[in-house]
This record gives sequence, C-alpha cells and structure tokens, in this order.
Amino acid sequence: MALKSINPTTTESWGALQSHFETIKPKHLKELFEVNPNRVKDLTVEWEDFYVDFSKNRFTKETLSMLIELANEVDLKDAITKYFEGEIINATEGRAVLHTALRTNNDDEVFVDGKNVIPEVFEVKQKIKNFTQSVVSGEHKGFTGKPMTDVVNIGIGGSDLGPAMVVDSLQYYKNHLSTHFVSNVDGDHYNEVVKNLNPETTLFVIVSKTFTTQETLSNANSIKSWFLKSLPNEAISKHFVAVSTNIESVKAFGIDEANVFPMKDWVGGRFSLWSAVGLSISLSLGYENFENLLVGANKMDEHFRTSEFENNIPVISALLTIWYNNFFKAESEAIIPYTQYLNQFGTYLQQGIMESNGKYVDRNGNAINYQTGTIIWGEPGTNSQHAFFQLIHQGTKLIPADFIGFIESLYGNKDHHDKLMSNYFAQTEALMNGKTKDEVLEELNGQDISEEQKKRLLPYKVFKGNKPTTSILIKKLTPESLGKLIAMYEHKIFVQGIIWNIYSYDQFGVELGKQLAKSILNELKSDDNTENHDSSTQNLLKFYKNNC
Ligand code: G6Q
Repeated sequence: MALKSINPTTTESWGALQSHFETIKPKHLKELFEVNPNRVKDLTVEWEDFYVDFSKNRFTKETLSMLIELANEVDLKDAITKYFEGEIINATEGRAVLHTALRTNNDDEVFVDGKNVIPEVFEVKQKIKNFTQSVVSGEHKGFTGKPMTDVVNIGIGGSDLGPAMVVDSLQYYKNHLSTHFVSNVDGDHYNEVVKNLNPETTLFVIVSKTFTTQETLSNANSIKSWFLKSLPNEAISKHFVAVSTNIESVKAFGIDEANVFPMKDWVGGRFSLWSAVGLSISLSLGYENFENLLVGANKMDEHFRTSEFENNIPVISALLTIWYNNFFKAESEAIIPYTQYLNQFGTYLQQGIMESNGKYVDRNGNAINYQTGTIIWGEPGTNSQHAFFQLIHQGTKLIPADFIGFIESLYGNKDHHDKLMSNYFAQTEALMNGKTKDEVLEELNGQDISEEQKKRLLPYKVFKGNKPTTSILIKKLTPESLGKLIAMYEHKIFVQGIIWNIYSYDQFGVELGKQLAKSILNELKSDDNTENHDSSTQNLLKFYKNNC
C-alpha cells in the first residue's frame, strides 16, 4: 500500500504549531531553562551508549508534544511500518526502500514481491566475508603470486561517499591494506591514485549499482588500460571485482560473474554502504568490524521502529528540523563532530539529506508551498571554531547545529581529549547564553583602554546567544556506534520526507546531470558547433574548444 499523502500545512497541529511558534519565538533559551527546572531531563534521551540532549533547542516539552501530534496526523507510524516491511515507498521509481533489511537478523523475514529477501542478503554477506578473509589473510594472491597490499574503490556518489567516509572514520580499526578511492571523472584524480601503486598487489573494486555511470566506467576503463600495460588480460580476474545490480554489463567489462558482488534495486545508492557496496569497508577494516557496523545500525533501526516518539532520537531530531525549517525559516543545519575521524561525515550527510529531501513536488504530484530540504554543512571542531563559527555566533542567520562528541578518545590521550571536549561544551553553552552588555563591560573594564574605546567596542562584543544546538554524546567511536549514528540520520531523513509529504528516495536531479553531460561531450569531441545552446553556454564551449 502506498504512503499516505497529507499536506502537513493543512493539519490541525500545523495551525496550532504556528500560533505556538509566536509564543516561543521571542523567548531566550535561558528563559526556557529558568521556567522549567526539569528541562534537561524532559528533553534528553539516553539510549545504549548515546546521550542526546535536545534541551539547548528553542522549543519546550509542549512544542515536542505538538510536533508529535503533527507526526501522528500524517500517520508516521503507518509509514514506518511500510518502510520496514518493504512496501513500495519509493513510488516514483516503483521500489521498496530496504537498506534496513541489509542489517537485520538472519531469522527475520522481509518480503519483496512475495519473496523473503533475507536469505539472499545473508548469501551476499557470506560472499563478502569469505572474500575479505582470503584477501586480508593473503590467501588470495595476485596474478604474479603476491598478496594484495592495496585496494582501490572505483565509484561515485552513493558508491563512494559511504564507504569512503566509513573507512576514513574508522581508520583506527584498519588492517594492513591501504584503501584508496577514485570517484571524480577528472583524469587527474585516478592518475594521482595509481601513480604509486603496484598493479601486481592491487585489488580494484568497481562499484556501480547501474554500471552505466560515466565517471565510474571511464575511471574503470582507464585504470584497466593502466593495469594491462604491466599485466596480461588473464590477470584481470585476480585484480578486478565489481559490485552491481547489472551483472551483464559487468561481464561485458571483462569481470567474471564469480567476481561480482550483487546488490538489489531496493537499496538506494546513498543508503548502500550496508550492502556489497561496503566491500571496501570490509576489506579495509576486516569483516568483523563491517558486521559490527551493521549491528549498530540494526540497533538504531529497532530503537527507531519501536520507541515512543517522545523518546525516539531520529524522530525528535527530524521534528526539530521541521520546527526550525518551517516555522523559524532556518535554511541550513550544521553538523559539527568533535573528532577529526568524522572529517567526511558532513559531506556524506550532505548527499544523504540533500539528495533525499531536496524536492518541490509532493506525493500527490503537486508543487508544494512550504520549504523542504535543509542545507547541510559542517566540519569537525575545533578546526571549524577557527573558521566559520564566527557566523554561527554573531551572524544574522539562525543555524541549528548538531554537536557530536565522544566520551573516550581512541588513543586515550586524556589531556588532549579534555581540551577537545571542553571546547565542545563551551561552544554549545556560549551559543546558548551569548554574552550580555554587562558581561562585556565588565571584561572591558579590566582592560587598559579609554572609556570612549570601551563604548565604541561594546556593541561588537555582545553575543545575543539563543543559538540552538543538540548535543550528541557517544561513549566511544567504534564500528557499532558509527553504525548507530549513520542509521540515526537515515531515519531522520525518512521522517522529514514523510512529514513534508515528498518522495525521499528518488534523485531525478542527479540523473539530469548524467544526461546533460553526455550530449555536450559529443559536441566537445566533434568539430561542429551546434547552436542549440543559450549564447553564454555557446561561447563558453567555443572558448574551451579554441583554447585546448
Ligand atoms: C545515490 C545516487 C547517486 C548514485 C551515483 C552512482 O543515491 O543515486 O549518488 O549513487 O550516481 O551511481 P551508480 O552506483 O549507479 O554508479
């Protein structure tokens, strides 16, 4: 059964939230804390190794109840059941959305077209496990009899960002294999990667759900030619494997079917790191760590599926986005991990969130008259404090931010970790409290400057505060906790899409890019200049061709 289609702005709770917003908007967070001594307890969720404090957000317990009422009115519960049970909720592509089935237990049953897909999921997992073990142990040898030292993942978008982010984030857990990622069709990218590689000891993993993507196929073909300069064609089977739904095209590329790790069309690219797309993760971290990542995600799935909305981390987090995006009219959200390991996390979530919810047509096919998809950005702290935090503190825009921190560091340097985390706590506190005129004056009074200078400087040094943050504190960065964190954002995306009444799982905007480049490429490669473009594009093409 299809997802329901309800314009959220026509619900009773939306109207109620609108009037409630007028009462909350002028209030300072400090005031919200003063009036409710139980605020932290009311607005914090503790679950497993996660402690999520929502209390530094510009809402109250009452707001949360009203937002939950909105979720009830659009029947979020029914949508969650359909999501997990394999209904065709990606209706524009006619597919189920079942990345959750990839991390579920062996004895679960999930049906697609009347067939339980779990046995096949486990068959692929077994294949990933066996292959990983033979490559990591050195049992799998290259054509000249040497064990592998390097793995190169060739893929783009969903076939790159997830595995690249996880391998980088969990580098502490890595084995001896060096893992590289080639994604951009920019020929300099793959050349930089292969220039120091020995083809005799390198394994190439070509990842493409469709096996039609221009960037991936170009890189795969160029890398294959580079490889064949040193080794014969028969060596391909030892050095090239593929992950795809399109087995025929993989075979046509020259890879044996035995070396294909299949995936299903009910796994969206940007949600596919849990599938065979995660092969590079498994190779790089070992199968056990890959499995633990899946275990973590499965735990978050259960939390999301079964917890009441008032204690449900992804649900509350999604409702807050609706609150800021549609009532406060905030346009962006920052994600600030206080660990260098999560350096690529923001980029990864940019795809997940913006590709899923950047839509302007609702589930009835009508253009919508409210805002959807938030703009996501962010970099690790403390580096970002020395870069863009100025704008969050004193700029004119409201930017709700998720602060992700860990109680333990991986190498255990307590002194550094305390410094890192004191910044984490200090920033969220300062963003909330700001700095009043009196506080600034007191500070200025301690300085050896004239009264006039003090007066002049005063307005620039005042911080209004009232900047919302969510503190996500996790015990330690492990494959399991990272799995939970990623799944948390995946479910947040789902909830937002349900409430905004959009289809989150197609990506026609990405596909447009794939089509457009093809036709222009033909022109760049031919001598004729077609006149089918606007004059700006026409001249740019001419200028490029005349000068290269
Ligand atoms: C993800 C998108 C997109 C996709 C890439 C690569 O959800 O669909 O980023 O992953 O375009 O596609 P292939 O895996 O088919 O090469």
